[in-house]
Amino acid sequence: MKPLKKTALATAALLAATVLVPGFIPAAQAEASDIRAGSCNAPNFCLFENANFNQGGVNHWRDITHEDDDFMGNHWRDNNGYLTNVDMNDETSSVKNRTGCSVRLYEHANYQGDFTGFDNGAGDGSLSDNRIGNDRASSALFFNCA
Ligand SMILES: [Ca+2]
Ligand SMILES: [Ca+2]
Ligand SMILES: [Ca+2]
Repeated sequence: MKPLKKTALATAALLAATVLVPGFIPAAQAEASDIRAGSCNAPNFCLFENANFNQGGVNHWRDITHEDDDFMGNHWRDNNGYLTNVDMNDETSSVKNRTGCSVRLYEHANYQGDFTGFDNGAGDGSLSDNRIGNDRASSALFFNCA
């Protein structure tokens, strides 16, 4: 009977922990709203591998909340929110800015080369007509945060 008792206690403890931490949300669930192609919630800067915020394309996306001096080694997330093995450097085709900051995307790492700025609240479904260009972004600078 002892093992059964232990299991029951463990279950009770787990339930108690879940109830006692109201802010507790599993990571996968917390990101569920971001998995739909085109979605972007504050305080994220949302990068999409394909034009039109991935709508009608492969849903590879990544949300960042702080500036990033080198996208190399950052991987896209997939339609289920899981990290893929696809590196996001030089692949961004559309973005949305919900950071409360202005954000500049730069052509090279360490905020070098051509850049395009995006005001808070802005979205751009195609970077091909911007100075940064399609499939070139390698770093993101945050500034003028509210
Ligand atoms: Ca792309
Ligand atoms: Ca554009
Ligand atoms: Ca680049």
